[in-house]
Amino acid sequence: MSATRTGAHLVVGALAAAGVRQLFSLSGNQILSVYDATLGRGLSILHTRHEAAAVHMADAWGRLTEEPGVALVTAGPGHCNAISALYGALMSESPVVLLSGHAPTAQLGRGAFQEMDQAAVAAPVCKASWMAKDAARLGEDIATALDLARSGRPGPVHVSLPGDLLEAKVAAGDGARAPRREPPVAAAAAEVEQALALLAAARRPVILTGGAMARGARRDAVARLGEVTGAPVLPMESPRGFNDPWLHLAAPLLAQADLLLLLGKKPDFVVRFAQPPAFGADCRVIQVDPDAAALRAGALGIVADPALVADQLARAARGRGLRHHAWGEEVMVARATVPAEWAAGRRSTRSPIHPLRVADALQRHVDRGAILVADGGEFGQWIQGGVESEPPRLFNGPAGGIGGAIPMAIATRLRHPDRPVIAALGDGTFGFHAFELDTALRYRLPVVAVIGNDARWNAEHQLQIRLYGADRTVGCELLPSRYEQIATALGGHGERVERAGDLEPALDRALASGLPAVVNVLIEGLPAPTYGPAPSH
Ligand SMILES: Cc1ncc(C[n+]2csc(CCOP(=O)(O)OP(=O)(O)O)c2C)c(N)n1
Ligand SMILES: [Mg+2]
Repeated sequence: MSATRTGAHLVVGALAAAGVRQLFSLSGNQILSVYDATLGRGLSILHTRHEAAAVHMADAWGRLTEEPGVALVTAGPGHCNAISALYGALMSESPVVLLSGHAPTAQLGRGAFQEMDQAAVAAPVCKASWMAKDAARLGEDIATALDLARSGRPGPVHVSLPGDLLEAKVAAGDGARAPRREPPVAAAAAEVEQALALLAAARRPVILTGGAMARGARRDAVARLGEVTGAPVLPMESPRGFNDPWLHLAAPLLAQADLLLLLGKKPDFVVRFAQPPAFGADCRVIQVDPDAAALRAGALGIVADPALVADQLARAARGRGLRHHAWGEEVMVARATVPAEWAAGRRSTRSPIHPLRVADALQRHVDRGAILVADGGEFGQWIQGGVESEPPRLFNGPAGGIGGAIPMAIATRLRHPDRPVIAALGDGTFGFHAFELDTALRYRLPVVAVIGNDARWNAEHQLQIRLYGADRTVGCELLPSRYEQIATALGGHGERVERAGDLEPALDRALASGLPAVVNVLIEGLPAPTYGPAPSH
């Protein structure tokens, strides 16, 4: 190894100084200097088969730890491959830093190899996105990116790293600065009082969260507020909004709310813009958001840290006699109540297998500690609605992008090596990152992919039936392929399940194999349930 200190050493030094121990990456010319600089620095590289998979892993890592997951990819096409996964991290408010190699600054504008305006490409799906300009300041760039990713509303941040800066010699004094953890911003006392007055005056208040506010310590803070006030708390995390099958019979009750307390939840499509016709014209809205630009007109807007405000409200509400417990109980019982006909689906012995029968088989493992990652189409929706699980659980989220489940499951297993991890996904979705089963094998991170195989892109097929008619479906057929053989071909374990009674033993064998596994379940392609008003998309 050369003794020369380069920009790449500053990058690695800044990551290590901030406590980053894991990079998710796929190699390429412009980042080899960073690979070299990681040696001996306690920074592991988990290398994937596609750049998007690296970002999905970093996203899962961010959601599981609330510390930035860091992905490192190469320039141009490598960088572009990473972009769709960044959108998932953005919409799930996951702290992620994407570092991409970049054409050398000395050749910019002259048609350098893989030259493109990478910062501009990433900007729409990032909180911040820039190209590093000075080798001596690379440590500062990294520290700033990590700080930004986890501050305020967490999300992805991108820095492009030109190859010549990474390889440039730097002076001994150039180093990393310590991460800056700005204290969260509290609401003013008057704002807390105003919010409490609105809560006290309401008869059917609902607290809506989502993204970062539905995870970890932030989630705990909101739960305490729910306990003190009695107001129901619902995480809104589905691309289907009120048609999230997990909401069960609470979905129709939402329209009765006369006060919405949006804690970090944007009033976007997920909550039908928090306005009529989804809510009554007299429904009032309190919005608490770290970002002033996210505020919409409502009864009250507070620019502050939503978790801290939840604490402030809970403390101030104690002893004030806020009594929304009966309404809260009604909503939460409805949330836990599934339609009566689900019992038959869960017990069904039919072939092809009912998706709820798969949910039933998964529930047993989740109850014993398995972590569920759910993705993709109607099957993913059935599983999200049909399996009750405590966090951590990872869903593809409001981005509505399919494909990330296998890489996310692998990062989950890395984070929780003692817990089984099951990725439930549709057959179409499986195709996106099936090859990451090879990554799982190489790193001895066994995950079990349970495929709901209905031999079609059913979500789109169902939409076509609804929108255009059953005789006008086009472009959604797949084959009932032997996907389990992909697992065995790569050195993992494969099971194909055609009969309901074979589900449990196949799952047990897959989990016991200690290998990355595929359980390919031939399911009936049923539309996922909806309970609310007609879906908007
Ligand atoms: C990246 C991406 N591409 C396309 C879509 C559109 N889409 C949503 S669900 C779906 C079908 C998924 O099929 P499959 O995984 O087999 O699940 P199924 O609906 O059949 O249960 C498609 C194509 C999307 N949401 N994200
Ligand atoms: Mg399918």
